[in-house]
Amino acid sequence: MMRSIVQVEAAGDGNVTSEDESSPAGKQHLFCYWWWRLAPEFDERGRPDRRLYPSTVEEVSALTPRLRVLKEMERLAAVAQDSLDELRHRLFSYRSGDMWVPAGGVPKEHMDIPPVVTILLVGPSGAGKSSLVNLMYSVLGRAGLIPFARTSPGTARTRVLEEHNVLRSMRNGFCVYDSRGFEYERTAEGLEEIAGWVENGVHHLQHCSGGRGSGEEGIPLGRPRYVRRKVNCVLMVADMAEIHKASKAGDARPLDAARALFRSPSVRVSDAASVHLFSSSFAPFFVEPAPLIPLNIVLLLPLKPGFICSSTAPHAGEDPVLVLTHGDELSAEERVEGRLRVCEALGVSPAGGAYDIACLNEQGLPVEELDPVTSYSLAEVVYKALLTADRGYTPRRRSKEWVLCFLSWIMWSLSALFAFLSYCCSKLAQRHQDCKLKKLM
Ligand SMILES: Nc1nc2c(ncn2[C@@H]2O[C@H](COP(=O)(O)OP(=O)(O)OP(=O)(O)O)[C@@H](O)[C@H]2O)c(=O)[nH]1
Ligand SMILES: [Mg+2]
Repeated sequence: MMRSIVQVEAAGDGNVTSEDESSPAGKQHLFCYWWWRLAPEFDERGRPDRRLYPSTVEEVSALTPRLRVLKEMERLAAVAQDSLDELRHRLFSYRSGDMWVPAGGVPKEHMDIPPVVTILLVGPSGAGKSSLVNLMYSVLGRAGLIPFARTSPGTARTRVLEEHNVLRSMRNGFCVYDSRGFEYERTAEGLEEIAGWVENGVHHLQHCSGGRGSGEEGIPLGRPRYVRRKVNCVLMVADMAEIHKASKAGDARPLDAARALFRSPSVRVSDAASVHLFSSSFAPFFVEPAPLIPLNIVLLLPLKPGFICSSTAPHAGEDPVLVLTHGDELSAEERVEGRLRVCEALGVSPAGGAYDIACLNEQGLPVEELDPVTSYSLAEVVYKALLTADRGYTPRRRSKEWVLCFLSWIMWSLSALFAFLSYCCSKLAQRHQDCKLKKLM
């Protein structure tokens, strides 16, 4: 296993200078790991090439995706030390809907904001979802190295959906759901299961099969039912080392599975939820009569009550937040290359569209505050997930709208019934006319 770690002295802005070596701030950063500074764009003391700090528009536009990734890592290094506590504080004081921005003239009290925002972790088996949950406990909940979620390949796989309060706080505004990953041979079934979670919501200890068929085995008899939560944001975890190595060896399955999951409409929460709301609103009315009515009659009917569109019309859902794990198993070059490969395949920006978070350090132990860049990236991931969740709320239906909706359904059913009766009558009349004509002839 090749680990890519470089120890340099750095100031808060991420640059190494001769004064830094003697300053207390510089000493404080003595054991930080700046793996990307092994790249040729940095000198032997970790000082960046001036191409990373463009000063003209031409230089900015000449930044290659690779340079953008290195620049992004420098940004994280620059803010990690000073901003981690602030970000952690924001997450502690976060309440659902805090980052919601008014739009469309709907006041906040009319938005469908859940009491607790739910972030669902998805990805192939062994990608590192449970390890990421443990890292969240360690960094955000200051739980040290206590493993809250079971991690290990083979036997200790996640078996049920687990709700985690990673802040370990009684007033938390969000929770994280760990799920069971799917095998590459069962990607389609795995995606179907994930779509079900996003559509129908999730609850603690819900059975998950990793695409092997489902059931409600997660709730032992005699226990109270846990609260079902609507998924507000999907966080996709992918094993970058596995994808990179497999792609180099000509095996496209891990990359294809990651692409299929990331591009799947079911992980775009707003889309999935609104489509589900729409279909569930109409389900009882389409069960029996719809297949009986000929198409020409259906076309004459009002397609759907107009006002329903305003509250449930699907809109462009947000991409899942992407976390790439196992980067520590690659050399610095491979790590940048792997990230570029994954981001290109998924169609996201290699700089801002993905986070490279290794859950283990070079000793094979879970990373914690020792590595500020990883810790800060993790906090930023959670913050971004909450931001995504807060952007996805739809207006709540008011009682007046429910009544209107109900009346509209009744009108729709009546018009369907009368259209059907008129169709039958016209058929009978036609037949009667034909008989009369035959008799006359
Ligand atoms: N080197 C390295 N190992 C990791 C990293 N993340 C997770 N692992 C290891 O990968 C293995 C699988 O990790 P898990 O967290 O159990 O994976 P999972 O996605 O929860 O897997 P399922 O529960 O089966 O879906 C464990 O042995 C972890 O210690 C990482 O960033 N770097
Ligand atoms: Mg797991």
